[in-house]
Amino acid sequence: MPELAPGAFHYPAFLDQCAQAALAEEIADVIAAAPLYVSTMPKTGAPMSVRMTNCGALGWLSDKERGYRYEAHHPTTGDPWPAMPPRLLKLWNELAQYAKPPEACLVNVYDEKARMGLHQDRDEADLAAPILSLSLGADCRFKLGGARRGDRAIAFALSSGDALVLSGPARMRYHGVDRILPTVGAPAPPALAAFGARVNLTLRRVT
Ligand code: MD6
Ligand code: FE
Repeated sequence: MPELAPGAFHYPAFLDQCAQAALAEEIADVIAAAPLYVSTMPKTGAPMSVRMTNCGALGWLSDKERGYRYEAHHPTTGDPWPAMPPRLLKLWNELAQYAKPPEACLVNVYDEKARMGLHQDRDEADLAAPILSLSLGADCRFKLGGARRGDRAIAFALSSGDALVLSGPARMRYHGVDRILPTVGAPAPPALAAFGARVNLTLRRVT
């Protein structure tokens, strides 16, 4: 389990094929209940290239008018988010080692052209809690920078089944997804292939 930097832990292939397929089916059910939507940037209203949804008590979204935030309801259906599958709670207990359960699981879906700019996850009131990331499907080139946007970043691949934890001193490091890599061995698990090439889940404690 390489510690990339203090508090940043990468667990390659933490989920085996069987666990990936089972998780993918649960996430397909989440998407069926809470359809993917496109968040827009605060102020400019520019659409993000990833599509997203959530499960858990709270979900992350953004729009031009009100910016980045967590909401208890889906922005288009108005329904509460689907419950977080028990499998995710179990993974949180194994990997995040935090006394309280996660309140939000953001599901980000990438097609081959989607990316995510360098950012900090700072919309949570509880910044002491780690963030746990799980990836399914195509590899991506992930960048992990420092505390400031201009700090030197390291780049590495995140592959299907990988877990990444940003905790403690790494919790506020800048990070992003440069690009989706050409698929060599691992297409999206079948249950998710209809939605995109890569799916990333981030589990967060919010309040
Ligand atoms: C992604 N991940 O892998 C985007 N955030 O698609 C994140 O933004 C992220 O991987 C916080 C902690 C871990 C992450
Ligand atoms: Fe993030």
